[in-house]
Amino acid sequence: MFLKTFLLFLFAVFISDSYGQRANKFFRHDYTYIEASQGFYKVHTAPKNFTEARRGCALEGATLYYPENKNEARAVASFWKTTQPTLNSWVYGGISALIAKGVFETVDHKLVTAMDENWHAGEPNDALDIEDCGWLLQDGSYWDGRCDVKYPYICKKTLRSLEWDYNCNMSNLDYRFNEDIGKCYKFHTTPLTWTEAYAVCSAEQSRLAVITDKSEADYLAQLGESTAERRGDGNYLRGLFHMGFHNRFNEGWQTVKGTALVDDAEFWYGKYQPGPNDPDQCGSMFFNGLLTQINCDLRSFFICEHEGVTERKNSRVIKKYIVANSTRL
Ligand SMILES: *[C@@H]1O[C@H](CO)[C@@H](O)[C@H](O)[C@H]1NC(C)=O
Ligand SMILES: *[C@@H]1O[C@H](CO)[C@@H](O)[C@H](O)[C@H]1NC(C)=O
Ligand SMILES: CC(=O)N[C@H]1CO[C@H](CO)[C@@H](O)[C@@H]1O
Repeated sequence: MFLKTFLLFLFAVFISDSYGQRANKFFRHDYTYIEASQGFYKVHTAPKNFTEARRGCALEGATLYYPENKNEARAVASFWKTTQPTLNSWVYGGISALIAKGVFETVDHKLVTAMDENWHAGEPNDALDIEDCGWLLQDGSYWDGRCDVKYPYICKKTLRSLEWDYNCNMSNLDYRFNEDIGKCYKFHTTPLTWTEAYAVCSAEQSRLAVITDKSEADYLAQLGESTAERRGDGNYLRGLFHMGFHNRFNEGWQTVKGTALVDDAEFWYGKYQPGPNDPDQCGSMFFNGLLTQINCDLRSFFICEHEGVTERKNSRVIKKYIVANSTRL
Protein backbone atom coordinates (compact mmCIF):
# COMPACT_ATOMS: atom_id res chain seq x y z
CA MET A 1 0.00 0.00 0.00
CA PHE A 2 2.73 2.38 1.01
CA LEU A 3 4.70 1.47 -2.11
CA LYS A 4 1.68 2.04 -4.28
CA THR A 5 1.05 5.44 -2.72
CA PHE A 6 4.69 6.30 -3.12
CA LEU A 7 4.68 5.37 -6.80
CA LEU A 8 1.48 7.28 -7.35
CA PHE A 9 3.21 10.23 -5.77
CA LEU A 10 6.14 9.89 -8.18
CA PHE A 11 3.69 9.50 -11.01
CA ALA A 12 2.06 12.77 -9.99
CA VAL A 13 5.49 14.41 -9.90
CA PHE A 14 6.11 13.19 -13.42
CA ILE A 15 2.78 14.52 -14.65
CA SER A 16 3.30 17.90 -13.07
CA ASP A 17 6.79 17.93 -14.52
CA SER A 18 5.59 17.25 -18.04
CA TYR A 19 3.18 20.12 -17.59
CA GLY A 20 5.95 22.18 -16.05
CA GLN A 21 6.54 23.99 -19.25
CA ARG A 22 2.98 25.27 -19.12
CA ALA A 23 3.73 26.60 -15.65
CA ASN A 24 6.85 28.24 -17.06
CA LYS A 25 4.69 29.79 -19.77
CA PHE A 26 7.47 29.56 -22.28
CA PHE A 27 6.95 28.49 -25.90
CA ARG A 28 9.63 30.23 -27.96
CA HIS A 29 11.74 33.39 -27.52
CA ASP A 30 9.97 35.12 -30.35
CA TYR A 31 6.48 34.60 -28.85
CA THR A 32 4.93 36.68 -26.08
CA TYR A 33 2.62 35.14 -23.52
CA ILE A 34 -0.64 37.00 -22.89
CA GLU A 35 -2.23 35.97 -19.61
CA ALA A 36 -5.70 37.35 -20.41
CA SER A 37 -6.16 34.87 -23.23
CA GLN A 38 -3.69 32.16 -22.10
CA GLY A 39 -1.83 32.10 -25.36
CA PHE A 40 1.51 32.93 -27.02
CA TYR A 41 1.54 35.39 -29.90
CA LYS A 42 3.95 36.72 -32.50
CA VAL A 43 3.29 39.56 -34.91
CA HIS A 44 4.97 38.88 -38.26
CA THR A 45 5.67 42.30 -39.72
CA ALA A 46 7.05 41.05 -43.06
CA PRO A 47 3.97 40.88 -45.32
CA LYS A 48 2.98 37.55 -46.85
CA ASN A 49 0.02 36.27 -48.83
CA PHE A 50 -2.54 34.15 -46.99
CA THR A 51 -1.09 30.73 -47.81
CA GLU A 52 2.43 31.83 -46.93
CA ALA A 53 1.17 33.35 -43.67
CA ARG A 54 -0.65 30.16 -42.69
CA ARG A 55 2.43 28.11 -43.50
CA GLY A 56 4.72 30.55 -41.69
CA CYS A 57 2.79 30.00 -38.45
CA ALA A 58 2.68 26.22 -38.94
CA LEU A 59 6.46 26.08 -39.38
CA GLU A 60 6.81 27.78 -36.01
CA GLY A 61 4.51 25.23 -34.39
CA ALA A 62 1.66 27.75 -34.18
CA THR A 63 -1.48 28.67 -36.14
CA LEU A 64 -2.59 31.79 -37.96
CA TYR A 65 -4.39 33.83 -35.32
CA TYR A 66 -8.10 34.55 -35.21
CA PRO A 67 -9.82 35.67 -32.00
CA GLU A 68 -11.85 33.00 -30.21
CA ASN A 69 -13.77 35.57 -28.17
CA LYS A 70 -13.99 39.29 -27.44
CA ASN A 71 -11.63 39.04 -24.53
CA GLU A 72 -8.89 37.59 -26.73
CA ALA A 73 -9.62 40.07 -29.55
CA ARG A 74 -9.12 42.94 -27.08
CA ALA A 75 -5.97 41.52 -25.48
CA VAL A 76 -4.26 40.73 -28.78
CA ALA A 77 -5.26 44.03 -30.40
CA SER A 78 -3.71 45.84 -27.47
CA PHE A 79 -0.50 43.78 -27.81
CA TRP A 80 -0.43 44.41 -31.57
CA LYS A 81 -0.99 48.18 -31.16
CA THR A 82 1.56 48.66 -28.42
CA THR A 83 4.34 46.51 -29.89
CA GLN A 84 3.78 47.47 -33.56
CA PRO A 85 2.21 50.94 -33.52
CA THR A 86 3.15 51.68 -37.12
CA LEU A 87 1.95 48.40 -38.60
CA ASN A 88 -0.97 48.11 -41.02
CA SER A 89 -4.31 48.35 -39.20
CA TRP A 90 -5.37 44.92 -40.48
CA VAL A 91 -3.62 41.59 -40.77
CA TYR A 92 -4.58 38.24 -42.25
CA GLY A 93 -6.85 36.44 -39.81
CA GLY A 94 -6.91 32.66 -39.61
CA ILE A 95 -10.15 32.18 -41.56
CA SER A 96 -10.67 31.50 -45.25
CA ALA A 97 -13.01 29.99 -47.83
CA LEU A 98 -10.20 28.52 -49.94
CA ILE A 99 -11.44 24.95 -49.85
CA ALA A 100 -15.00 25.67 -50.94
CA LYS A 101 -16.01 29.11 -52.10
CA GLY A 102 -18.36 30.84 -49.67
CA VAL A 103 -17.66 28.35 -46.86
CA PHE A 104 -15.54 30.26 -44.38
CA GLU A 105 -13.65 28.14 -41.89
CA THR A 106 -11.01 28.85 -39.30
CA VAL A 107 -7.54 27.36 -39.86
CA ASP A 108 -8.57 24.62 -37.41
CA HIS A 109 -11.70 23.89 -39.47
CA LYS A 110 -14.45 25.49 -37.42
CA LEU A 111 -17.24 26.92 -39.51
CA VAL A 112 -17.56 30.72 -39.57
CA THR A 113 -21.10 31.43 -40.75
CA ALA A 114 -22.28 34.65 -42.33
CA MET A 115 -24.22 35.17 -39.08
CA ASP A 116 -21.00 35.37 -37.07
CA GLU A 117 -21.05 38.64 -35.16
CA ASN A 118 -17.39 39.26 -35.96
CA TRP A 119 -18.06 40.15 -39.59
CA HIS A 120 -17.84 43.81 -40.36
CA ALA A 121 -21.20 45.22 -41.50
CA GLY A 122 -21.95 44.15 -45.09
CA GLU A 123 -19.42 41.28 -45.05
CA PRO A 124 -18.85 38.66 -46.30
CA ASN A 125 -19.84 39.85 -49.75
CA ASP A 126 -17.19 38.21 -51.97
CA ALA A 127 -16.84 41.39 -53.98
CA LEU A 128 -15.25 40.73 -57.40
CA ASP A 129 -15.58 37.00 -56.73
CA ILE A 130 -12.06 36.79 -55.27
CA GLU A 131 -12.57 37.51 -51.57
CA ASP A 132 -11.84 34.20 -49.91
CA CYS A 133 -9.65 35.22 -46.99
CA GLY A 134 -10.30 36.92 -43.67
CA TRP A 135 -8.72 40.29 -43.01
CA LEU A 136 -8.70 40.94 -39.31
CA LEU A 137 -9.10 44.50 -38.09
CA GLN A 138 -7.84 45.77 -34.77
CA ASP A 139 -11.36 45.88 -33.32
CA GLY A 140 -11.58 42.10 -33.83
CA SER A 141 -13.92 42.26 -36.84
CA TYR A 142 -13.35 40.61 -40.22
CA TRP A 143 -13.52 41.76 -43.78
CA ASP A 144 -13.51 39.15 -46.50
CA GLY A 145 -10.67 40.08 -48.79
CA ARG A 146 -8.42 38.65 -51.42
CA CYS A 147 -5.76 36.10 -50.51
CA ASP A 148 -2.91 36.96 -52.84
CA VAL A 149 -1.92 40.42 -51.58
CA LYS A 150 0.77 40.54 -48.93
CA TYR A 151 -0.12 41.62 -45.40
CA PRO A 152 1.38 41.18 -41.96
CA TYR A 153 -0.04 38.39 -39.80
CA ILE A 154 -0.12 37.12 -36.25
CA CYS A 155 0.64 33.58 -35.12
CA LYS A 156 -0.81 32.00 -32.01
CA LYS A 157 -0.13 29.01 -29.78
CA THR A 158 -2.53 28.24 -26.93
CA LEU A 159 -1.07 27.48 -23.51
CA ARG A 160 -3.27 24.36 -23.23
CA SER A 161 -1.75 22.91 -26.42
CA LEU A 162 1.85 23.46 -25.34
CA GLU A 163 3.90 20.25 -25.27
CA TRP A 164 7.54 20.00 -24.38
CA ASP A 165 10.41 17.71 -25.27
CA TYR A 166 12.80 18.08 -22.35
CA ASN A 167 15.70 16.33 -24.05
CA CYS A 168 15.49 18.61 -27.04
CA ASN A 169 14.41 21.63 -24.97
CA MET A 170 11.76 22.61 -27.49
CA SER A 171 8.03 22.29 -28.09
CA ASN A 172 8.43 20.52 -31.43
CA LEU A 173 7.97 16.81 -30.72
CA ASP A 174 9.15 15.69 -34.18
CA TYR A 175 12.82 15.87 -33.26
CA ARG A 176 14.68 12.71 -32.30
CA PHE A 177 17.23 12.93 -29.51
CA ASN A 178 20.58 11.16 -29.86
CA GLU A 179 22.06 10.77 -26.38
CA ASP A 180 25.59 10.00 -27.55
CA ILE A 181 25.84 13.03 -29.77
CA GLY A 182 23.72 15.25 -27.52
CA LYS A 183 21.69 16.68 -30.41
CA CYS A 184 18.17 16.31 -31.75
CA TYR A 185 17.43 15.77 -35.44
CA LYS A 186 14.46 15.93 -37.75
CA PHE A 187 14.57 14.33 -41.17
CA HIS A 188 12.32 16.36 -43.47
CA THR A 189 10.74 14.40 -46.32
CA THR A 190 9.10 17.30 -48.14
CA PRO A 191 11.75 18.14 -50.74
CA LEU A 192 12.92 21.76 -50.79
CA THR A 193 15.80 23.72 -52.25
CA TRP A 194 18.79 24.14 -49.96
CA THR A 195 17.82 27.76 -49.40
CA GLU A 196 14.21 26.93 -48.50
CA ALA A 197 15.40 24.11 -46.25
CA TYR A 198 17.67 26.56 -44.44
CA ALA A 199 14.64 28.81 -43.80
CA VAL A 200 12.47 25.92 -42.58
CA CYS A 201 15.08 24.78 -40.04
CA SER A 202 15.41 28.35 -38.88
CA ALA A 203 11.62 28.70 -38.40
CA GLU A 204 11.83 25.55 -36.27
CA GLN A 205 14.51 27.30 -34.17
CA SER A 206 17.05 24.84 -35.52
CA ARG A 207 19.57 24.76 -38.34
CA LEU A 208 20.53 22.43 -41.16
CA ALA A 209 22.49 19.57 -39.60
CA VAL A 210 26.22 20.06 -39.23
CA ILE A 211 28.49 17.03 -38.96
CA THR A 212 31.38 17.28 -36.59
CA ASP A 213 32.82 13.77 -36.83
CA LYS A 214 32.48 10.39 -38.47
CA SER A 215 30.08 8.96 -35.90
CA GLU A 216 27.65 11.82 -36.51
CA ALA A 217 27.93 11.36 -40.29
CA ASP A 218 27.22 7.65 -39.83
CA TYR A 219 24.26 8.36 -37.57
CA LEU A 220 22.70 10.81 -40.03
CA ALA A 221 23.19 8.39 -42.92
CA GLN A 222 21.46 5.75 -40.84
CA LEU A 223 18.67 8.15 -39.87
CA GLY A 224 18.07 8.85 -43.56
CA GLU A 225 18.25 5.20 -44.48
CA SER A 226 15.73 4.21 -41.79
CA THR A 227 13.18 6.87 -42.77
CA ALA A 228 10.25 5.04 -44.32
CA GLU A 229 9.19 7.79 -46.73
CA ARG A 230 12.63 8.25 -48.13
CA ARG A 231 11.48 7.55 -51.66
CA GLY A 232 8.51 9.49 -52.87
CA ASP A 233 6.93 10.94 -55.95
CA GLY A 234 7.70 14.33 -57.39
CA ASN A 235 10.46 16.32 -58.85
CA TYR A 236 13.44 16.23 -56.52
CA LEU A 237 16.92 14.81 -56.24
CA ARG A 238 16.89 11.31 -54.82
CA GLY A 239 19.78 9.70 -53.02
CA LEU A 240 20.85 12.65 -50.91
CA PHE A 241 19.66 15.24 -48.42
CA HIS A 242 20.69 18.82 -47.69
CA MET A 243 23.06 19.53 -44.83
CA GLY A 244 24.36 22.55 -42.96
CA PHE A 245 27.43 23.58 -44.93
CA HIS A 246 27.98 25.84 -47.90
CA ASN A 247 30.34 28.03 -49.87
CA ARG A 248 27.89 30.85 -50.54
CA PHE A 249 30.48 33.54 -49.96
CA ASN A 250 33.09 31.96 -52.26
CA GLU A 251 35.40 31.91 -49.28
CA GLY A 252 35.68 28.17 -48.97
CA TRP A 253 33.39 25.61 -47.40
CA GLN A 254 32.05 26.35 -43.95
CA THR A 255 29.24 25.20 -41.69
CA VAL A 256 26.01 27.16 -41.20
CA LYS A 257 27.37 28.03 -37.75
CA GLY A 258 30.18 29.89 -39.50
CA THR A 259 32.76 27.39 -38.29
CA ALA A 260 35.24 25.49 -40.42
CA LEU A 261 33.97 22.32 -42.03
CA VAL A 262 35.87 19.15 -41.12
CA ASP A 263 38.87 19.33 -43.41
CA ASP A 264 39.18 15.74 -44.47
CA ALA A 265 38.71 14.44 -48.02
CA GLU A 266 37.54 11.12 -46.54
CA PHE A 267 34.21 12.74 -45.70
CA TRP A 268 33.54 13.63 -49.34
CA TYR A 269 32.12 11.61 -52.14
CA GLY A 270 35.00 10.59 -54.42
CA LYS A 271 37.39 11.66 -51.63
CA TYR A 272 37.40 15.11 -53.12
CA GLN A 273 36.65 18.35 -51.30
CA PRO A 274 35.68 20.97 -53.89
CA GLY A 275 37.53 24.27 -54.00
CA PRO A 276 36.21 27.77 -53.22
CA ASN A 277 35.38 28.46 -56.88
CA ASP A 278 33.14 25.47 -57.45
CA PRO A 279 29.88 26.67 -59.10
CA ASP A 280 27.79 24.52 -56.74
CA GLN A 281 27.71 26.32 -53.43
CA CYS A 282 25.51 24.27 -51.13
CA GLY A 283 26.07 21.11 -49.12
CA SER A 284 24.36 17.73 -49.14
CA MET A 285 25.00 14.21 -47.96
CA PHE A 286 24.45 10.98 -49.84
CA PHE A 287 22.54 8.24 -48.08
CA ASN A 288 25.89 6.47 -47.62
CA GLY A 289 27.09 9.32 -45.38
CA LEU A 290 29.45 11.00 -47.87
CA LEU A 291 29.28 14.73 -48.52
CA THR A 292 28.84 16.45 -51.85
CA GLN A 293 28.45 19.97 -53.17
CA ILE A 294 25.15 20.77 -54.86
CA ASN A 295 23.35 23.55 -56.69
CA CYS A 296 21.45 25.52 -54.01
CA ASP A 297 18.28 25.58 -56.14
CA LEU A 298 17.88 21.82 -56.37
CA ARG A 299 15.18 20.22 -54.27
CA SER A 300 15.90 17.40 -51.89
CA PHE A 301 15.12 16.05 -48.43
CA PHE A 302 17.04 17.62 -45.54
CA ILE A 303 17.89 17.28 -41.86
CA CYS A 304 17.52 19.97 -39.21
CA GLU A 305 19.32 19.76 -35.87
CA HIS A 306 18.69 21.28 -32.46
CA GLU A 307 20.99 21.29 -29.44
CA GLY A 308 19.95 18.65 -26.88
CA VAL A 309 20.03 18.86 -23.09
CA THR A 310 22.38 16.17 -21.90
CA GLU A 311 22.56 16.89 -18.18
CA ARG A 312 18.84 16.21 -17.65
CA LYS A 313 19.01 12.96 -19.55
CA ASN A 314 19.25 10.61 -16.57
CA SER A 315 16.38 12.04 -14.58
CA ARG A 316 14.11 11.81 -17.62
CA VAL A 317 14.91 8.18 -18.17
CA ILE A 318 14.13 7.33 -14.54
CA LYS A 319 10.80 9.14 -14.66
CA LYS A 320 9.77 7.40 -17.85
CA TYR A 321 10.55 4.08 -16.19
CA ILE A 322 8.34 4.90 -13.21
CA VAL A 323 5.39 5.81 -15.39
CA ALA A 324 5.80 2.79 -17.64
CA ASN A 325 5.90 0.33 -14.76
CA SER A 326 3.63 1.89 -12.12
CA THR A 327 0.52 1.18 -14.21
CA ARG A 328 0.94 -2.56 -13.71
CA LEU A 329 0.74 -2.41 -9.89
C1 LIG B 1 1.29 32.94 -52.26
O1 LIG B 1 2.56 32.97 -52.85
C2 LIG B 1 3.07 31.70 -53.25
C3 LIG B 1 4.44 31.93 -53.85
O2 LIG B 1 5.27 32.57 -52.98
C4 LIG B 1 2.16 31.05 -54.26
O3 LIG B 1 2.63 29.76 -54.57
C5 LIG B 1 0.75 30.96 -53.68
O4 LIG B 1 -0.13 30.45 -54.66
C6 LIG B 1 0.29 32.34 -53.24
N1 LIG B 1 -1.02 32.21 -52.59
C7 LIG B 1 -2.06 32.95 -52.92
C8 LIG B 1 -3.32 32.68 -52.17
O5 LIG B 1 -2.01 33.82 -53.78
C1 LIG C 1 16.61 25.62 -23.03
O1 LIG C 1 16.67 26.63 -24.02
C2 LIG C 1 16.63 27.93 -23.53
C3 LIG C 1 16.63 28.84 -24.68
O2 LIG C 1 15.53 28.60 -25.48
C4 LIG C 1 17.82 28.19 -22.64
O3 LIG C 1 17.76 29.49 -22.10
C5 LIG C 1 17.82 27.17 -21.52
O4 LIG C 1 18.99 27.30 -20.77
C6 LIG C 1 17.78 25.76 -22.10
N1 LIG C 1 17.64 24.82 -21.02
C7 LIG C 1 18.51 23.85 -20.82
C8 LIG C 1 18.20 22.95 -19.68
O5 LIG C 1 19.48 23.69 -21.53
C1 LIG D 1 13.30 0.38 -17.20
C2 LIG D 1 12.63 -0.90 -16.89
O1 LIG D 1 13.12 -1.74 -16.17
N1 LIG D 1 11.45 -1.03 -17.43
C3 LIG D 1 10.71 -2.25 -17.36
C4 LIG D 1 9.23 -1.97 -17.17
O2 LIG D 1 8.47 -3.16 -17.27
C5 LIG D 1 8.65 -3.86 -18.46
C6 LIG D 1 7.77 -5.09 -18.43
O3 LIG D 1 6.44 -4.71 -18.43
C7 LIG D 1 10.09 -4.27 -18.62
O4 LIG D 1 10.28 -4.93 -19.87
C8 LIG D 1 10.96 -3.06 -18.59
O5 LIG D 1 12.32 -3.43 -18.65
